[in-house]
Amino acid sequence: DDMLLPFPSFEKWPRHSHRHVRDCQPDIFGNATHETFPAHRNSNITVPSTTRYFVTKVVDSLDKVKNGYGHYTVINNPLRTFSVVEPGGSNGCIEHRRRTVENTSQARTCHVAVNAGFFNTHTGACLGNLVTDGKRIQDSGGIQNANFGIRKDGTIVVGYLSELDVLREDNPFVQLVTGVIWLVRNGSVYVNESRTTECADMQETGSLDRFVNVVSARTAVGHDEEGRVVLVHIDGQTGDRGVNLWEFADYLQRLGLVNAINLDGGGSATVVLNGSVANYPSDHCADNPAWRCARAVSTALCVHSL
Ligand code: NDG
Repeated sequence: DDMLLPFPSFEKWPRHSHRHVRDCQPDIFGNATHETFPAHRNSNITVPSTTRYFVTKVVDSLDKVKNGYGHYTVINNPLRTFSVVEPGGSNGCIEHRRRTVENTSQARTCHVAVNAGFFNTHTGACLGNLVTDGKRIQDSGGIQNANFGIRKDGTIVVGYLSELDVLREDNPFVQLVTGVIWLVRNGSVYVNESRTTECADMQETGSLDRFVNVVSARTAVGHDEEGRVVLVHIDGQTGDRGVNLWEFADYLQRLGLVNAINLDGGGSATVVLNGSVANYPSDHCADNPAWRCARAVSTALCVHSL
């Protein structure tokens, strides 16, 4: 009975044998590295967000030029207009629910919603740290992956967090989500550093290097120089279309993001505008593979009225 063991049993911690032991070590009390930035606040601005569409040329590692199609959303007054939401609403993670972003967006009446956290595709379990509207849902136990959050006083926090950082009571997180790969740190591409630091277990695409190097559909959350929260999505399909994380980070940096993390992507990448899907999801529909269907996923990011 592993209840009696002083340490978690090894069965609970499936690890790929080729991986160095250094990976996925929890940081409970340490000084995990992250950036902080004051969130935008301007009561004269009443529109919660603006969404733009882009088609951008991306030059790949073989000097081939391809097109990147996506959405760019800038969120004003994020402390009041931006929420991390559970799949289908309250208790979605406890119930291991999986819902389309469309469904989650309709439940909360979001102007804009995108997919957010990674999940276990077998059990539906939400992965990583999660705080929604001040409600603490779960924490990753100090396992190191890239986080994006807003604390009660309006401080945006991006990067790595010890468990103590996550649980801090004096200025608690009101929104918090975990991605995989800190793409842009303080205005610079941070992929090379984050790929050696982060835990690969959050995602199911393969090794962290494959996850970074494969082209796919991608979703990111970050902030600009004014502390506005920014959502960026690029369409694609794993191994076939879209961008790798070097290309994605480079594009985000050029868009002026100061810090940004990579969220769930591939077939999970979904953009919903006023309740309807606005991107081209990559999963084939179960009932008829000639069509593409938005995947039932885990958490979402939601822009709502003030
Ligand atoms: C997507 C992810 C995969 C993840 C799964 C569930 C990409 C390229 O969703 O890694 O395990 O979260 O982000 N693929 O398929």
